[in-house]
Amino acid sequence: MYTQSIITKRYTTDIKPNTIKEVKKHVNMYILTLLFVIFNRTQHIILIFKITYTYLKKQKTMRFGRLKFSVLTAIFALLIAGLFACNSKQNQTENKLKESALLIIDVQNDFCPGGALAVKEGDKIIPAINKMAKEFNLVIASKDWHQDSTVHFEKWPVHCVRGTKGAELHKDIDTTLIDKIILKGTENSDDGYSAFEATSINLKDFLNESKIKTVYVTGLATDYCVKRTVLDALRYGFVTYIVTDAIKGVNIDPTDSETAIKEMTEAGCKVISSEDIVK
Ligand code: VGL
Ligand code: ZN
Repeated sequence: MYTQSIITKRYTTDIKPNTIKEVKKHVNMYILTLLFVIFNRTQHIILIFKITYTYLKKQKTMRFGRLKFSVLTAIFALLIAGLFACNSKQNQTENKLKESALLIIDVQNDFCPGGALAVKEGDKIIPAINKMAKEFNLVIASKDWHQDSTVHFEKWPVHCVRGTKGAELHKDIDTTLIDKIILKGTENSDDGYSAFEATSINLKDFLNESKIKTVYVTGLATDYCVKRTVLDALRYGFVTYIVTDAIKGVNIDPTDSETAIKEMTEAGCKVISSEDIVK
């Protein structure tokens, strides 16, 4: 009789008091599991393990049928807990990125190998950028967008002249993931290093209107436009990250990128790798 599963038993009319007790125990187990998964943290999962183990130990004297049911209950509880744990981790990432924007700075042909102001291996950061762009609700790409003649070209070789091939985004950047392209360095009297100096939009207002609290900065070049964008973002109160494998420097002096990163972190910027955001 008792070797029969409780599942089928509890739906029969002649439920014995003992059986009700057993069912109650199992229901308690489910409630406990549910409570833990709601607040789920690793230590809660471990606790579920411990409770399950103690519970099973107490059932030692039980006959095989019920023990099997208990084992099934335990496995079920753990599966549910695991499922919730995965879900909640995903939700945490999604929620975290909900108020975040990805900034892609100047990944244009002229800053990539073969370009007028090429950053060594500048194109190597593109896969990490594309991978991250898929995770963000708001992706903004800036373009250095100079006139033929500007004070800027007294300091730099001619590059990113609006309308030229060199000013186009690198072909490997997945533009379908970009929500907004912004233009900077557009005047003949400015350098326009920072994306916050864009003239096609007021980036600070746009981010605030979009309820963005955090920006992740990627692109070229670490020691110029990335750095100046990061310092402005911090100044305007955004929580700011640089993504180490998604930025590259010009390095006129070989230590320039290193120095720039130090300057950014000292100003309050956080350092992260794309692996930390997208597995
Ligand atoms: C940049 C030098 C000149 C940059 C732009 O995008 O970092 N660097 N113009
Ligand atoms: Zn420029």
